[in-house]
Amino acid sequence: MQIKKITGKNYLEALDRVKSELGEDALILGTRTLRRSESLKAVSPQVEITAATDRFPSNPQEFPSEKLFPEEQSSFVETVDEEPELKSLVMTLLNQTERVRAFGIRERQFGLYKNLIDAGVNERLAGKMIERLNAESESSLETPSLFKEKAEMAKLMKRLTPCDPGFKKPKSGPRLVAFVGPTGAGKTTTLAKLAARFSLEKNKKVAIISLDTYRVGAVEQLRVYGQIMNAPVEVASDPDEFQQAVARHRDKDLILIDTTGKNHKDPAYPNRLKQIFSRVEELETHLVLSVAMDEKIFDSVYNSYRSLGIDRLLFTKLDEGVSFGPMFNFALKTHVPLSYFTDGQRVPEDIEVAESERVIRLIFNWNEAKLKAEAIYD
Ligand SMILES: Nc1nc2c(ncn2[C@@H]2O[C@H](COP(=O)(O)OP(=O)(O)OP(=O)(O)O)[C@@H](O)[C@H]2O)c(=O)[nH]1
Ligand SMILES: [Mg+2]
Repeated sequence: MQIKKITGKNYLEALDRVKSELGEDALILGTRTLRRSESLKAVSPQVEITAATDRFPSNPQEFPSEKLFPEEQSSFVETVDEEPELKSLVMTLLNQTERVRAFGIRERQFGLYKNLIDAGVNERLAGKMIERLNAESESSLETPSLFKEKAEMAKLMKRLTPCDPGFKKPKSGPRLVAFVGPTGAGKTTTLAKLAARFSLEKNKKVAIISLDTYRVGAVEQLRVYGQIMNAPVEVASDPDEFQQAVARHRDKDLILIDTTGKNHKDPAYPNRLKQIFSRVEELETHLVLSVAMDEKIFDSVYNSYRSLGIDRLLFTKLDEGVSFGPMFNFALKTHVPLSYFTDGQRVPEDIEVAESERVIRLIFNWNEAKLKAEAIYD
């Protein structure tokens, strides 16, 4: 980060200089009025702005507007991923107006920016997205209405949100899908919902393997569901047992694998799961996280399980969530697609395939009827 002090006759002039010298995305670190002794040549007091360049390109052309992901996403991934300590400290110290200026956000866009931040969208990501909107609308002579701008933002966010529900079909044999994640996230309940959906509604042959041998009652819970949906439930406690259980169900369409939720700081369990999963080929792993959890826990859990290879993110408890920006930040940051959402305790009703529109609706607090009436995505 390069830090520079730049002066002007007044704040606006100094700010213009900052932008021309350090680029539109320069960060304003501080502003002060110079005393006469400090600005000898000036008739009137001068303003000094301390500003810093960040590592993002100042030229919006470097983020071509029409690129769809993955290229488009990766430019934003950087935005959320890299949080140099100094920069985040500086950002915390700056008040919102200064932060807004630092991102080159226009006054009419404050509401939109605040909307995103209040929903928990990463500040720098929100800033970069608005910057992108501005770059895209630069050629247009009209000033877009707030509604139009929100709709454009929704479209951009929709393009950026990776979603991929369903399960991959392996070269041969059943689809093998494991659910991992912290305790209480909703792994067993979600697995039961999916088992019911696939067996009762889609008429697929489903088997369940539980690796949860730690908790009393964990397997009983699954056996009850298994009986209702006519799906056999097996328990495996080591790699051999797991391999044998999978082999016994080669005739199935889908094998769902439940795991125990453990303290996400304990590295031993993911390592053990890795050993167990290495006995089969083409196993797909869904990381189950609750939107009611703190965003920092997402990172910590992801880091402990990433050695397994996380194929999908599955968010639960949408009915209990108050802030949905973190889910959006996290999907962009990890670049792992969202698979399903759950929004209640009822099995099998409270589950839906993950769709980017839903994420955007949650962030803007839009309901379905309003969206349709206003044709936001047309
Ligand atoms: N409100 C709400 N509750 C849910 C949802 N999904 C699961 N639950 C509840 O969350 C609690 C924990 O769910 P489990 O499925 O047992 O969680 P788990 O991840 O299997 O937990 P461990 O086995 O301890 O690792 C239960 O009371 C579920 O009914 C949801 O979408 N919304
Ligand atoms: Mg469980």
